[in-house]
Amino acid sequence: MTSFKPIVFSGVQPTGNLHLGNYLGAIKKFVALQQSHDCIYCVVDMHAITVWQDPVELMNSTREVTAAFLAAGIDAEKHIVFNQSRVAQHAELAWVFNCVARMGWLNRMTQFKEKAGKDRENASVGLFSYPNLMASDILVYRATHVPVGDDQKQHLELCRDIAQKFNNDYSERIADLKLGVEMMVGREKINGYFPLTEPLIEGPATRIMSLRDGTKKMSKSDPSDLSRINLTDDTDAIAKKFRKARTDPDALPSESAGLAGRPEADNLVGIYAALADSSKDDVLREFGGRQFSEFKPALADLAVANLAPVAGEMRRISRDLTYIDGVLGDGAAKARTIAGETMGHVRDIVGLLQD
Ligand code: AQP
Repeated sequence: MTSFKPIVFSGVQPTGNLHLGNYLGAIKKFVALQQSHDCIYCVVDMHAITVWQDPVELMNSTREVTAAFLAAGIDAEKHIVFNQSRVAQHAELAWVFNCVARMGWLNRMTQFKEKAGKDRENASVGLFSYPNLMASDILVYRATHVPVGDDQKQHLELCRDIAQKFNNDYSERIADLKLGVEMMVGREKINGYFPLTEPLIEGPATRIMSLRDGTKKMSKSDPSDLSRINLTDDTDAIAKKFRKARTDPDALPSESAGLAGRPEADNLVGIYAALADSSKDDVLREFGGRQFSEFKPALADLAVANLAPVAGEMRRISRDLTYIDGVLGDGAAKARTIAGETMGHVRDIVGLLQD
């Protein structure tokens, strides 16, 4: 049985300050996966404009996220790094997926509801159809695995639904054109063109929470800078933000079950575990019974040890715009080759005449 070549795809939006959640939930995993997979990492600028972006800041942020990828250790020579808008096939396939996905599916997306808020009528159409573009980002490379934070789980499920409906709607045509790859869907063996992509959402840092409110995700758009550790924060800022992080008055428990109902403690222990490449139980074996006044400085030291080299390298790379633009241009050329082949197949499958 032929099967899909394992390919990793993921993206980060150039929408402002990259933070510890982006780093631990996504970028750190991107780096690790390079050892075992062919990886494609994208700065998703077309997703960014689903809400208003200042044009000059958008260009700066696109380069800044690229610098963060490179500074964290992504190898743009062996793998592919580029910005989404340079590869037109993302938008082209997204249109086909606009015609495959159902309104009801998109209506259920919680991120749209959160981002559109009460003023739904005034949200852009792009914000609503964002998950279709995300499915296209992934499937235009027929990527099999996507490392993301837990907040993206629902979008990945939609991506699988789109792939499955496309494979199903066009099954005869895919077979006639001999473009199918055999795969198991449940117990059924089918011949599909798109893989049912697996999310990689693992480890203690799948959802890093705000330092001011343990029930809210750490986010670029939170108005309080104290809510997040930015990748570019210096030692003093990191120490101050952890010192001011909200906690409860109790000492740390000795095992992770004791974190239930203590969202802020759970979050800080999870951050420590992710930074130390260990587990919450390991962290609590060391710190169980101790007060936050002891734990927070240790956490700040560990964060600085992890982030300072990345921030320093980011600053160095950010000064060399020619280098960054070269990486993005070369990456886009490599990406276009793969995406162009997929779109050629998709046009044939769907019945769109082409040159
Ligand atoms: N708090 C988080 N914990 C773990 N992972 C996270 N990610 C984002 N926040 C956390 C993961 O980072 C990757 C890139 O995210 P993104 O920038 O494309 O979009 P986002 O999820 O919308 O990020 P923000 O910070 O929440 O931005 P705003 O405030 O603009 O909405 C994704 O893999 C995401 O899961």
